Amino acid sequence: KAYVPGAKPKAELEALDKELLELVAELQPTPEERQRQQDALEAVRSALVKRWPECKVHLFGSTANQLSICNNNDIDVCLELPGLPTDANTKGEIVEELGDLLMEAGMQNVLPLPKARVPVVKFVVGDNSVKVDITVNNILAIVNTKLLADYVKLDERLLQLCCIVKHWAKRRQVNDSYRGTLSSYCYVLMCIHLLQQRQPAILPCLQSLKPATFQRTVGQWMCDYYDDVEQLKGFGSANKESLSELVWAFFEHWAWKHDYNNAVVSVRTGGFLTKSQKEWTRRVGNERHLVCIEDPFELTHDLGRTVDRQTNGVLHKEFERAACVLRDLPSPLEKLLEPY
Ligand code: 3AT
Ligand code: MG
Repeated sequence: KAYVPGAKPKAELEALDKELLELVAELQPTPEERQRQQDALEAVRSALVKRWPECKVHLFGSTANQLSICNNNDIDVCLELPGLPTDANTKGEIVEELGDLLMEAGMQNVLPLPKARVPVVKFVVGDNSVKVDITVNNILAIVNTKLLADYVKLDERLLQLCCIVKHWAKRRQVNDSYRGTLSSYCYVLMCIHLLQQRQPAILPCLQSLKPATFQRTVGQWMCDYYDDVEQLKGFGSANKESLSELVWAFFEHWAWKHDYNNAVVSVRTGGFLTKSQKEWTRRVGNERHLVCIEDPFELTHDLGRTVDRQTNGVLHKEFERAACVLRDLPSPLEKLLEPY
């Protein structure tokens, strides 16, 4: 469908901006919610150190990188057992044991998933109803959480954009990688990439800057990047785009501009790669590579691989709907975020 880039009158964008910023403020977790999450983490930690005194218990995911939005009180926890083999079988066995241990410790709805791609135990902390996902030695997730957290520190527009996009994705029911749409982590990478692509750029590419001040190798993956973000404060200040312009740019890109046939979004390089460069041109098993988002560290991992023909259609329709609503309505927010 034809569209006119930049067609929105300035006054309308300014009004929308005000509404969007108010919504971002409303979506921030309250201090009480953060406290409940902290209490849950401590309850879990004390259950785990009894069994593994040498373990470390890390928080990762959105509660650790400032990108959580309220009423989504899940926390992601990683049990780090130094010296443990990192193969999926061993992790699966630990997950089974964890399940028993957490039940004995009084946790509720304990569900161990030892055979998942990333073995996990899901449960609810009885005292305060916080939902928890525990994984074992999930070091890549700890490192990618830190990368996202470092990007968040660089320009406040990233947090704002992620907040709106995540909220939209939940409302429109396109935020479930188990059901063939995209994970929150994937949407955040899409937002970072968009801000790397703006002219002038709002975000740098931390993995191309030298020297790599953070260095860590996880299995076969080198996770080095420049993490001295204090030195990069003000990087994006030459770009004056407002949140409403960026929200529009996000949906415009994914509705009409993205080259779904060939392009791979790569935060690692700050640009686009091609599917042939990645050898993501054909279906292998259940991995279809219809929408390609490269994981910044685990380079064989396409975060869009869960999208199939049907959900690809759903996603595309939702991106177009959002872009049309933003383009056509004078006051689009309610319609944009209408529950599916
Ligand atoms: P929510 O606020 O919970 O929706 P989140 O950022 O916590 O968003 P998830 O709960 O989906 O995102 O995932 C938690 C973390 O797990 C984010 C990232 O560090 C890691 N992670 C999730 N999915 C993947 C993946 N496919 N590959 C690598 N790491 C992942
Ligand atoms: Mg999470």
